[in-house]
Amino acid sequence: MDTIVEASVLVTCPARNFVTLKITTADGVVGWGDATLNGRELAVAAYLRDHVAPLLIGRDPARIEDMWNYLFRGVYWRRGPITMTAVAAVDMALWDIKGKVAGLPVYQLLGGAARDGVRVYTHASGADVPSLLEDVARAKERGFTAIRAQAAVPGVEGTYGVKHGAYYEPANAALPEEQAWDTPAYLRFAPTYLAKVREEFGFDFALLHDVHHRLTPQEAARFGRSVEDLDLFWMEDPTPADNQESFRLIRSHTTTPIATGEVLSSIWDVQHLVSEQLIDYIRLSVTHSGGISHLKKVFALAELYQVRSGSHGPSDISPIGQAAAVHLDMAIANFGIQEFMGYPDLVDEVFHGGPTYADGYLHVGEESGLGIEYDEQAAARFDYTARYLPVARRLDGSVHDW
Ligand code: EZ4
Ligand code: CO
Repeated sequence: MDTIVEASVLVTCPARNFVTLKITTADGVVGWGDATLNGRELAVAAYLRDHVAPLLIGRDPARIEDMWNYLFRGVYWRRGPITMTAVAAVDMALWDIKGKVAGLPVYQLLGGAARDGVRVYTHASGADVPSLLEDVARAKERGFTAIRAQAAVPGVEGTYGVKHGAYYEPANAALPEEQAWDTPAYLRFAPTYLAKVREEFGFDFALLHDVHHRLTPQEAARFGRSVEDLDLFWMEDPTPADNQESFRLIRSHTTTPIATGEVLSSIWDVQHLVSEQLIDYIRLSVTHSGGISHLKKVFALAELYQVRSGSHGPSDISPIGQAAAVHLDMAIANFGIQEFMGYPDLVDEVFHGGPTYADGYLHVGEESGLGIEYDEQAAARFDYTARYLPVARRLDGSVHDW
């Protein structure tokens, strides 16, 4: 039996922070796991370094399901994004090792290819409507068949979802920036620019929109109904999912498809959303939801109810986490779409390999394991830099959901 001899936690910041778990076995096999949780990176790093790494030494890297249960049930304290991201990193690294030992890409171990490629959507945004339309045109030129459109709401400084430069990077300050939010202004404005995108580019591509937890269920119902003619692929996070039941109200008023789950991390967080068919797409990510082993079960549950996957894939999930997502996307029956924001160029200096993009799809290669390697020497050049997500405040100064 091979054993784990080393588990180290690596933090780097090539344009943004990434936390990576490196597991090494006695046979010299190295597995990589993504443990990046935007704005809370060091909490996961400490959880792994201080509380998980010592438990891994001497264990059998082949026993992935047992390790998952050991780390989830064995700690007594369960669920939550910090724990589930830490467990995910271990799980991902063990799948990487299993693939490397078997000489097979991870998607083959998960059942093999259920499709030829993984359809992705990218982001288009603008500080005003003309610049949004230009960005949609650029995304179409790059071959994307699915595009998320966001524009800054006039008078609302720093509306979420809008790029400054080539990439959308919301974690932009050493302490959280405070941004204003005005729901009535958003509800008046957003349907008009989504309509302009359709007017300009037609209906032969998937148009997505992220509401980013900003509406009440009743407001979300109204919004969904007001854009029905625009044939959205989905409206994302129309309201916070802390109360799963609240999606029933939205559902009963609109046929606009609903996606949610990027801040959720376990099968129990989405149980009612899925089993009561309150949503159409589930957005848990491999990195933030206990890894490949757990997310595969979430998607299997969703398959029973014709809910499809739509995994969160921002640039604050590392290329390792993104690669793991694409392997899983390749193998499941109820894949829907995969978010793909891409990365700043500097990120390529640290992460080598990974899925390749062509004509609106991501493709995993035939390398063993996850097919991505972390360059420790390059990573050491970039020190952790404190960066927080913003906080939203309503016009009266009270805190809103970001
Ligand atoms: O704001 O990943 O759909 N994507 C998103 C993201 C999130 C960030 C938070 O870290 O909503 O851009
Ligand atoms: Co989102």
